[in-house]
Amino acid sequence: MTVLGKLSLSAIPLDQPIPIITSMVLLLVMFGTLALATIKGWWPYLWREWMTTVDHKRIGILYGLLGALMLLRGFADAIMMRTQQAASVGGGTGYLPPEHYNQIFSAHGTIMILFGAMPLVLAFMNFLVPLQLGVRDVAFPTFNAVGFWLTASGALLVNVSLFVGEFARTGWLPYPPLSETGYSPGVGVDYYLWAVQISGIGTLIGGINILTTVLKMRCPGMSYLRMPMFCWTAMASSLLIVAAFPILSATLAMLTLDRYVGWHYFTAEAGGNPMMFVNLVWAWGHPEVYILVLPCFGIFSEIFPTFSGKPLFGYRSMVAATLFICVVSMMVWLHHFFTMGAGGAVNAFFGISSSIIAVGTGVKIYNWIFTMYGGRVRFEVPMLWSMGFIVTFILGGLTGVLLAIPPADFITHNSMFLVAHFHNVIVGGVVFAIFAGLEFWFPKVFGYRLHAGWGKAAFWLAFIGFWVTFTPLYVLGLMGMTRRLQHVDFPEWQPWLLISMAGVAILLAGVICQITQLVVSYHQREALRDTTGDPWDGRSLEWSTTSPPPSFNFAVLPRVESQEAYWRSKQEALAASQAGDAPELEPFEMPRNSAVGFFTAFFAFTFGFAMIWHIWWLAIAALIAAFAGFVIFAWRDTGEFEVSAETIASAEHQRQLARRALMEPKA
Ligand code: HEM
Ligand SMILES: [Cu+2]
Repeated sequence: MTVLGKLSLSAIPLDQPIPIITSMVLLLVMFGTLALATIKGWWPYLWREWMTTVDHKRIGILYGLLGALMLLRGFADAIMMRTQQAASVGGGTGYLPPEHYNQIFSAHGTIMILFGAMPLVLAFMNFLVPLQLGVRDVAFPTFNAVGFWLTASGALLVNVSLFVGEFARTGWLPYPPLSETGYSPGVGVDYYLWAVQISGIGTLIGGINILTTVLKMRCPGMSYLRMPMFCWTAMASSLLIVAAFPILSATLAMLTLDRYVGWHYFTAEAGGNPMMFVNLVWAWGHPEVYILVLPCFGIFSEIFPTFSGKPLFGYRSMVAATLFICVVSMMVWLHHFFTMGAGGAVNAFFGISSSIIAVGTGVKIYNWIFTMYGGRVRFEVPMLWSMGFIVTFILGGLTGVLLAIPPADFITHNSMFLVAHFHNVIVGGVVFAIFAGLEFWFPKVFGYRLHAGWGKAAFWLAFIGFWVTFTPLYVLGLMGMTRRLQHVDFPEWQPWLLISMAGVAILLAGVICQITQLVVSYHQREALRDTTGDPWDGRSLEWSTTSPPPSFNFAVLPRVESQEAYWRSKQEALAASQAGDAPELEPFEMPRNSAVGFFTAFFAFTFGFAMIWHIWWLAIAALIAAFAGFVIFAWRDTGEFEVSAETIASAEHQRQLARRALMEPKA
């Protein structure tokens, strides 16, 4: 055993051109950015305003950036998979060696779910929940920063695996025995384990924070049944995080013990049981898909009313459906392994309980459609994504119900049909929601709108690209093609694979439009500026403050007297044709910035990396350092500072101007 454990130069895959070229490009971009920041002298600003921030809005933006980057990384993997399969039919071998292909599909799933979708969903929750609840902050601002930075260091670990060593070849859920040391002796599974473990703890922290914020921190008058729908779904999702993520941590810890100290939780020797892993991992994994999709339902529930000019249809039934889905989603995990011999009675129970979720989802879909019915619908970009979602998601739900019928699942399990199902729900539900939400709340976050033309182009290309990519996969699944093939033996499948590959090309065009939209909008930001704080005629409290909101959100906490608080107050102000009376301004305290998140995450990353490469001394040192961060923080005696009355007054003055500007054209 050397000082560097298993780490040596041979860990860098110099013989494989694809990972080497990709990592070179990535390293260049990274060092380029670091060098640019150093030359321009940005570090003090970045450190003060971003790396040590505890402002929930900034943490939301950071989560958004991380998620967006990882979405692009995962998409690059997707392009490689679709081209490889189309090119490797019959005699063809494609361009990816089998072991590299296996790493790509494993990294793709892991990155998309845990480092793409999850941070993006947390981005919306962090940014919006306090604003919609009319409060100044989340319950645990510093803890929240720790959660974000831990997630980021997990993401960094996955990406380091590209350059130093390898990633798991086991799929995004590392089933034993394949993931045990006997079949996966390399460091790939260890990268997976530590990356997901560290970021999973980060997500748990995020969930605890949002849950406490919703339960404890609503503004005066904001009773549960006056909360915006997004806050309800954020709460339901956080409840699921708190219930499910500890299961994930424990499961990964057990596999880690199997691999590091030769225990036998999941090996058939010495009384272990590989089925136990499958059971436990789906007891987290199924709730996880609802952790992702529930807040997205919340996003759509904000967009449909705003662009239909009507309150959400059936608000209370929407709340009930959310809680129903939240509870039932914890009870259906076994539908992921109907084929593994649990027997007819067990399969029947889980088949029926799975299908019942579709009832809750159906209630929601009817409510969204009835919200549009009779409304004055404006087909702005957020609305396009939302309507595209309804169409796409319905098919995903229907094929889900089909998969939930055990006898049918014996044919479709682990087939391309399954792959098409879950992309239908996750792309149609989660990814479309993220783009709908981006278009909708961007002006609130940055103070200017996004360019509508490029947004429409991005939507249509993504929508068409999605259908062209995934419809052929349903066909292939029914023809018998299983998932995760790196070589395809049947030439009659090739046409479908080619269509699917063309679909990815259309999607790529959509991604390019989306990036162009951001660039164009940034350049035209003066023309696109929104001074009113309320560009869409919004209905909930986040639209009542300036855009971007001041660090403390509201100079004076709102007082809520009904559902759709801001809509109501606008109506009343219009009737009285006044912009609200001069409120009493009192100084209040806000939390200080803190480096503890960045510090802890830095050492958590070091700890993970050391564990992967068996560098024990470094692992121990890093673990102690990470823990010391918390202890030092706990001893800090000044956690807050006072916001002066002048600062508050100037923010309030701006808000008054914004509101007046909003009233004038209509009055
Ligand atoms: C009506 C609601 C739904 C039903 C009845 C349903 C049913 C199922 C069933 C039975 C499977 C297992 C199929 C198999 O492995 O043979 C499955 C897989 C899957 N579903 Fe759904 N589903 C529904 C909604 C959703 C939603 C909303 C999401 C995500 C937001 C989702 C994501 C997934 C994923 C990711 C997998 C596959 C995981 C893997 O094997 O890697 N499903 N679904
Ligand atoms: Cu499931």
